[in-house]
Amino acid sequence: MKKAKILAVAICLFLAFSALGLSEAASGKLNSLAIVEVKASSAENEDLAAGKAIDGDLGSRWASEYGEGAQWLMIDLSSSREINTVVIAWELAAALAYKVQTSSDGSNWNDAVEIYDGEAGIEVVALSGVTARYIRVYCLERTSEYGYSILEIAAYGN
Ligand SMILES: [Ca+2]
Repeated sequence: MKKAKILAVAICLFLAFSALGLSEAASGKLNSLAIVEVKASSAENEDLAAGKAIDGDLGSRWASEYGEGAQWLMIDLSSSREINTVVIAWELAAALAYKVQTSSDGSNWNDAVEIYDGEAGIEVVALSGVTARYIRVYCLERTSEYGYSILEIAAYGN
C-alpha cells in the first residue's frame, strides 16, 4: 500500500476520532474510561504491539499475525465500569466479522455486539449500559489477506 494513501486514511481517522471525542465530551454525555492494560492474542511484530492501540496516536497501530483463525485485542478498565460505547478505529486490515465482548473477570466473556459488515474506519459500537471491567474485540473474519489491525480503541461510560 502506498504511504500517501495510508497517511490520508490516518488523517481522516484522526479528524473523525477527534470530532467524536470533542463533541461528545462537550455535550457531557460520555466520559472516556481509563485503560490500564491492553493485551492481544498475537502481534505481527514489536512495532505493532497491543499497546499501540491505546497510545492516543492514530499513526500507530496494533496488528495481529497473518493467517487463518481468530485473533483478539482486550482492554482492562481496572475496575467494573458502566460502558455505553466502544469506539474502534480500524486500519485497512480490518475485521469483516467480529464480536465486542465484555467480562468482569477476564475469563468468562459475554457477547455484547456481533458485527458482520466491518470495514476500515471508525466504528462506534453502542452497548446498552453494560457493566464490566474488560472489553475484548474478538475478530473472526478478515477484510484482507493481512492480519487484524486497530489504530486506536476507546471506551466511554456515562
Ligand atoms: Ca495508536
